Amino acid sequence: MKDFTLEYFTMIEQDAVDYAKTRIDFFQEDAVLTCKEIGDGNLNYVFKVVDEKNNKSIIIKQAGPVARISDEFKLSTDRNRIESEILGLQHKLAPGYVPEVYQYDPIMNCCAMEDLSNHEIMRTALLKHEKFPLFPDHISTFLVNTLLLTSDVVVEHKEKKALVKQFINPELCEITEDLVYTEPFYDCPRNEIFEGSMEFVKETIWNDKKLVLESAKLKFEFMNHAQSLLHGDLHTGSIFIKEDSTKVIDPEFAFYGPAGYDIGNLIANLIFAYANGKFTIEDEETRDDYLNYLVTTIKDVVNLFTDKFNKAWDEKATEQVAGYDGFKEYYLDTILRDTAAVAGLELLRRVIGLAKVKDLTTIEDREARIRAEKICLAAGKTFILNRESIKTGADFIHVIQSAELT
Ligand code: SR1
Ligand code: MG
Repeated sequence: MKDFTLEYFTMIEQDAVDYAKTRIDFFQEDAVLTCKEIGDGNLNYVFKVVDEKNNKSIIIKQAGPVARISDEFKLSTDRNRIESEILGLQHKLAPGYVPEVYQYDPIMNCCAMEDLSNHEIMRTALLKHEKFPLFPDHISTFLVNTLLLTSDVVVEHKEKKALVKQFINPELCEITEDLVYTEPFYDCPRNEIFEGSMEFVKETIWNDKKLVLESAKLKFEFMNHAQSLLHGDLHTGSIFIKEDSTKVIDPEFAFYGPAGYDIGNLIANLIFAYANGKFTIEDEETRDDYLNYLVTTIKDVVNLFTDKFNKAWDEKATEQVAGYDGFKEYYLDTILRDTAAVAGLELLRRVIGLAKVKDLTTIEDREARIRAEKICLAAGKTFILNRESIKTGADFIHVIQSAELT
């Protein structure tokens, strides 16, 4: 057995079994352990270790020195500390909405956490056209509790600055700065554009000087607005779900940034599910029903966020100026504006940039995929350019529906 206490190495399945036996106080003496590496994300290794005898299981997540998607991305393994620590904090702020972390190991750069195999990855479930009526209620609570309750509105300012320092995350932020805010807006060699969408990208995105300028402004807001402790990568692949439960996972991109980043990211990914459903569900009645479900979900996420944000502000704000007439409304407006902008950026980057979403790439019919990508690009552009006037759930839906007419 390898020694896990001396120096870091990347584990294989047998190592994870040995690690679980010797380094984690979770399984019983008579446990019969098996392990499978189940990670399908872009960055890390995820080992599911099961005690076949006593029917218990655990997840061990390890950060490797390079990203799985491409070894071009050399990344500090410190991201595993960030993930463990933010999950601990979110567990307190939004109980029940994140997995429980049992321990973090700074030598092996891994953490052991609750196995959520009784849930499904939300993206996978949506692509099977499953519905989760409680999701908007769950996720809006998560968003308000993790975003507002980590901001200067609520947290004592020196304590908040200590959190900013604790969650400095330069390398993962650089990935976002490059992949979301920079590369989609020019003919970057790292982009991966479906050939049928190339002309539309050139004409409507790269040749639009005003849009490109807006992307620069947004990039600097992302880098310089330490407003809330973000999840930082809140797409539907970062959510485990079942009918009565929502668990947000994978917050390794966490840092202090604009609150709208998480909300916008989520909305865009619900729109990808919409685009997929529109072009892959053959039966008209089933398709309309599913698209209506997604429309309601998007509307409810925005509107419930707004309602709960207002309530939480009234109940929990500690900052003196939070009580000034009109300040809450101004502050919420800026979050909704940033939400629209980030929804737009995410819609563009998943079509143009390196990191794709299955919602689009699995649309087999060429023409249908081009149509789906055009809708995402057109909606994305409007979200960015018109962000100042997109505030309600209905406003978000209006942008999608207008893009469908392009
Ligand atoms: C190199 S990482 C590519 C993407 O995967 C992550 O989930 C983030 O979305 C990132 O942009
Ligand atoms: Mg992830």
